[in-house]
Amino acid sequence: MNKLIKSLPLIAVFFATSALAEGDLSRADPKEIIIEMGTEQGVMYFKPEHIELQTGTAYKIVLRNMDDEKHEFAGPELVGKVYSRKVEVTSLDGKMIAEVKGTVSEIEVGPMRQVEWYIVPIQTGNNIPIICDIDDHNDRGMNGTITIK
Ligand SMILES: [Cu+2]
Repeated sequence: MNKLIKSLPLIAVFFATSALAEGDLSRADPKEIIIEMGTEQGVMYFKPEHIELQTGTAYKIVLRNMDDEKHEFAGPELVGKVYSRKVEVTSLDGKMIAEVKGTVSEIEVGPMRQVEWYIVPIQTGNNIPIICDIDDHNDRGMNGTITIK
């Protein structure tokens, strides 16, 4: 009995270590979700305007600006609910220009450009608002929601 109790912490360490190796989300292959930003007949949009994510799953959110003006992807409420792995800026032929690491609350994307945002949602939330905070873009329809399950 005494022997078993003494060996328990060792067993726990073993399981914790193996679980960590399998669930290393900083290296996981992310699921790709493309969000287009643009204007259609005067109405501005995020397409799709709603996405659903799962906690503990790695995502690559591709923010693609289809417009000839800059747009922004801002979600102050989203910040605390996702772990930002990195933001990657690439040239049009896919070569890396910059990789930014750390917490992200908004991303501005230049005309006809795209940015890849690598995240892992860590907290659930229903219809978390996302907006473009540039000029009157939010009023013109550039907003959406994200649900994390
Ligand atoms: Cu905008």
